[in-house]
Amino acid sequence: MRAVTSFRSTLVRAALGALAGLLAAFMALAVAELVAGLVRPAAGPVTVVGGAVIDRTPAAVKDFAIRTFGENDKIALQLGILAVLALIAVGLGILAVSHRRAGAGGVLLFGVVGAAAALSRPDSTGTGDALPSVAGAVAGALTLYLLATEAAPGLVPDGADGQAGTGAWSRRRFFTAAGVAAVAAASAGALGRYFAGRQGQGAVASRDSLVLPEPASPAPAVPAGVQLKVPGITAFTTPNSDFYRVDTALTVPKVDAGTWRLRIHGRGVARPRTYTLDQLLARPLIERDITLTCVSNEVGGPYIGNARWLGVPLADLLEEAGVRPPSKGGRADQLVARSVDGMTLGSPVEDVMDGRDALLAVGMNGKPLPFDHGFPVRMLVPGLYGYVSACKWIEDIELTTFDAYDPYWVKRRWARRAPIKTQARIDTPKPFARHDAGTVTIAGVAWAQRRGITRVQIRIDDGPWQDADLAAQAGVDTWRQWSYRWNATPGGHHITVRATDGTGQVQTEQRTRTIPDGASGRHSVFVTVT
Ligand SMILES: Nc1nc2c(c(=O)[nH]1)N[C@H]1C(S)=C(S)[C@@H](COP(=O)(O)O)O[C@H]1N2
Ligand SMILES: [Mo]
Repeated sequence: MRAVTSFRSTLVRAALGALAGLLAAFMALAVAELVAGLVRPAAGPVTVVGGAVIDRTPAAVKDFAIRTFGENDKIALQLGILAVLALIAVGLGILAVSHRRAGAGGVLLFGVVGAAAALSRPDSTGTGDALPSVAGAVAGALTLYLLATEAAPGLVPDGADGQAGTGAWSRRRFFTAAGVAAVAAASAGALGRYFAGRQGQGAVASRDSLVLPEPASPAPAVPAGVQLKVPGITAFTTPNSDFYRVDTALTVPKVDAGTWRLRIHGRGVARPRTYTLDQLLARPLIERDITLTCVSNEVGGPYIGNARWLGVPLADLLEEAGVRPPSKGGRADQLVARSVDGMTLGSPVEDVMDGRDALLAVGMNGKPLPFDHGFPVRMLVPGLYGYVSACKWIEDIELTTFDAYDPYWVKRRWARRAPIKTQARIDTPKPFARHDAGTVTIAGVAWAQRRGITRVQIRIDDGPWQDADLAAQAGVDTWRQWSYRWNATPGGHHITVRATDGTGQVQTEQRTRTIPDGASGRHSVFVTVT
């Protein structure tokens, strides 16, 4: 009888301890977010620990995450961190029922982990970044200590308050304390969100009030007929809200355009300079349609978009600074762009200055850049994958050499140089679609930025390659639509596509992975015709 009672009470204590641990973790996170909201939202523990995890994630795993979770990769990561934290919290809570100090000490240790992660971030602004984690850990440790006291009346070895509580009464005290803790934590969390929102308000206001100047050189008129009228084909111009997003930022940087600066300096820069946004906007701007592609895009994948960008020609700024490309005796062959969140991307100086429309973009489809896409200014170099060119939230441009410096992704085994590979994608029919026999329109997009698309061909099963009809070409830096009217016969069929670029090169059938310099191979879909 005694054994049964003590087993039951052990279970109850464990359950109360687990609840205490979870509440303590909740309190720790909420207080940390409250302090982060007051100091710097990007220094919150989930953001910094997540960021540190991202930085240390092997390229293959990161690529897998992007592929598997798509643009939800960050949510998946944050949920993962919270799940791990919850497990540990349950463990520490159970421990705390019998060893209050040890349990609370465990919570404090997490504060140290969070603080270390905060200080290790490349965008860390100093020791203040450790504050949210430390404050959260102290609040969490106190909460656990107090709740553990209530959870184990009379049973805590090191407790002086050891009144052997009789069941119901002490249980009620525990739940009252737990309720108070839950409400306090929820309030702290809500306040933290409120303050974090307020910190971004200056940036939001600066974006709302930004009036984009007219371009000195408008985009060349897009020929009628770039957009095919085929149901299911991708839009020629990707709306900002649909544009893919790939970056490592767990909190999207909210940069105030009024205080934003861009510095240009480094090797071979005779006249280093710092620009304000107004200074950039006062220069002659150009507007161009450019298709941006991510190196993590699988064959047939979605990480590509085409927009009308407005910006300052980057080569002009570099020339003013006295920079010469290597082919003209310049001493720097790599341009390293750095963002406010510490990301670094390296582009060949030769490419940036060879006459292509390399931009410091301020506008996207007629609007100031969305925060997700780099407000106030981002870089774009037609023909290069985003990770070696398209720095969002840019604040610094340093001229250096490929020998002297490896930027973020290169340190993680991606290639130093990465021109975009020729690719074609079938947008319709969708994989495993069912169609009636008869005419089926196959259509999609093809791209080979800088080289342009001159031919697209379709193959049904093992049949001959047949020319698709090409839509009008807007320019060599944009994708091009194509379609093919197929007389579909009953049965299962593989449809394969391949493109030829402006140099006459036919898209290779050699399949490669996205690492290290972009996927190659041909897109195909399987359809059933009845
Ligand atoms: N600051 C910053 N800029 C960045 C990145 C990043 O992680 N941080 N990712 C790059 C990558 S890999 C790509 S493909 C493009 C994507 O730009 P988008 O999100 O506007 O489509 O941004 C590039 N610029
Ligand atoms: Mo990318």
